Amino acid sequence: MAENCVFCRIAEGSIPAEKVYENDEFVAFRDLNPQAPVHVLLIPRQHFATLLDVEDTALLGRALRCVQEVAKQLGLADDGFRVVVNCRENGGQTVYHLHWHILGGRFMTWPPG
Ligand code: D5M
Repeated sequence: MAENCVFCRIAEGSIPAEKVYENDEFVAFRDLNPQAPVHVLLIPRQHFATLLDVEDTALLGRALRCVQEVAKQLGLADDGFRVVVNCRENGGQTVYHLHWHILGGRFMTWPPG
């Protein structure tokens, strides 16, 4: 666990979050500042600051498998949804614990701002 990492604390349960999915490796919970009717963050329990810090490509694959499961569980499969990873400053990353945004429940415009 990284010191002062809010998402590490959510994963271990010492900071509350509305969790919608978890397994031994990943946790998904509702975003505090939702940008869509459904806005969930999927995180690995292991701390990686950014996408660039993961060497284990199998872990990345398992994360996307969890994205599939969360999307189906939350009823996003039929109409579709968006998956986003913001990386570092120009990507707009604000929390430095790798996370996948899962957004749905409305039509998503393109390009993003
Ligand atoms: O996205 C970081 C996201 O994390 C942003 O959408 C707000 C959300 N956030 C921050 N703190 C919390 C807590 N405590 N619970 C739930 N959601 C939270 P980024 O891609 O880094 O800009």
